[in-house]
Amino acid sequence: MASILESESRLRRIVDSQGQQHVFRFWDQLGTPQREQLLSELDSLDFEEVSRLIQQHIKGNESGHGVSHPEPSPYIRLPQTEEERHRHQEAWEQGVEAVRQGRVAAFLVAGGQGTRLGYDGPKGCFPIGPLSNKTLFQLFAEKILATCRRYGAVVPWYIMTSRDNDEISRRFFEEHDYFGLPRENVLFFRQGMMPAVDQDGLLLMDSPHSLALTPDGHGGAIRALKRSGALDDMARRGVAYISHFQVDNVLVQPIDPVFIGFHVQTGSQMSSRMVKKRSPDERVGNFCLVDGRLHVIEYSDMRPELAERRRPDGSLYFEAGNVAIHIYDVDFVSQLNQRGYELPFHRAWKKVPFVNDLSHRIRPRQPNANKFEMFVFDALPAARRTMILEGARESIFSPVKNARGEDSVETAQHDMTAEVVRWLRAAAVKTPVDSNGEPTVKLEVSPLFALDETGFVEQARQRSLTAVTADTYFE
Ligand code: UD2
Repeated sequence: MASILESESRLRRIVDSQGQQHVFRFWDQLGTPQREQLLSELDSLDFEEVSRLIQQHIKGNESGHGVSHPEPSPYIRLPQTEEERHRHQEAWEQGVEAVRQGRVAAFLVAGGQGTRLGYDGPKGCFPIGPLSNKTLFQLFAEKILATCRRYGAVVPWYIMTSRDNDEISRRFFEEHDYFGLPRENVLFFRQGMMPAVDQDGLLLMDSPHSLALTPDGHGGAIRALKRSGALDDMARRGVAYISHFQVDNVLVQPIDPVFIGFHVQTGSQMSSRMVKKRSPDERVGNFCLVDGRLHVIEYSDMRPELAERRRPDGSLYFEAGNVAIHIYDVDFVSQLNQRGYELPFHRAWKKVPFVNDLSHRIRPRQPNANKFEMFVFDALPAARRTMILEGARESIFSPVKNARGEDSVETAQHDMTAEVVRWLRAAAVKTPVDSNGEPTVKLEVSPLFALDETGFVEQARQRSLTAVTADTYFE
């Protein structure tokens, strides 16, 4: 092993050549463990990559999607005809078969920092159940458990965390006994980190002996799946399809047989779900075809005149919104890694705490740093074949992003309740509602009681349920 001295001189040479020598400015004040930490962080940086990104995004002329000529992407619409209903039924059967055979893994990306919610902890630990106060992690765990019970299947669940929330997320599962899931089927791994740099491309430091590092985006999953050994673990278990979802979506089904079935049937390597956008400026990505290949153009990169374009019937020309639910083949992820293929990095201008020259830690009130992130949907153009499946927003998408207002705790709980009201109606159970159709009692269904409308109707029938009259938690 190289001595501290050897590592120091090697790394000093590298940072000097990159114009980043300021990272050693507190060196003389550091004790041995701190020096080791700094050296190890510097050693793990890919300086070539960092310098390329600084050149490309900060010093050079970044050219975004502005020059491309996107067209709307085709998708499989919600069934409206008998034939389409039949196709969906067939897809469901095929999806269930893949689940039963153990060919599908659930995959949660939970490495984000969740700063908008203002919650100090992993977002998955946020209590969201309107009556039960169940956390997001528990809701997903119970949906997966219910799926396993319903289809007599084993569904391994991979969870991607990041350096800052890994330990606490794992401990949370440990303390709650994995919410009833067999612990050998819940597997955590960490995504990579990227250095934050200031407006001049200089590396920011989080303390005198550490760099300001931020998670490398959910697209970091593509390389982290490989580097962590998760991909090999999947292959050993016979998993072929990875069902990807986000930690903030309270309505998502981690395992959706219809989606899986269409993915398998169409021979797609990477598939995504879409909902029709609510408005031109809704904060979701847009599925588009660019030069015949499927891309997601993020809301922030979409030119307003394109986002606002409408068809003669008034509907949005670019209507397909990305709800961040994807399926990709294990083989596809392997191929991407083999080829040395890299997802592109996107730059975001954000608030990142740092130490100043006096070694005071500053929490900036205004954005001060460039963060570099990869987005998983940027793998779509590399897929040999892709498929997009429309979903009903009220059944698949309600994200908790903000503390208040749009896409907040309030809207997510409202949407969870609205789903129960629909299920009660389908089961012909009387529910007290006001003149706007809003329930006058609080309602919640545990995923272990019913996973979907069909399951709920069946339960209601078995229990001869005819009316609810007070706050009710179906568990
Ligand atoms: C994402 C999509 C947007 C739309 C929306 C739907 C991007 C860039 N945009 O917007 O198109 O689909 O979701 O809700 O993705 N995460 C990690 N590691 C990271 C960063 C994020 O695991 O380094 C996870 C995070 O924990 C969460 C998810 O990715 O589960 C989404 O992250 P976000 O809140 O940054 O995405 P957002 O809302 O900008």
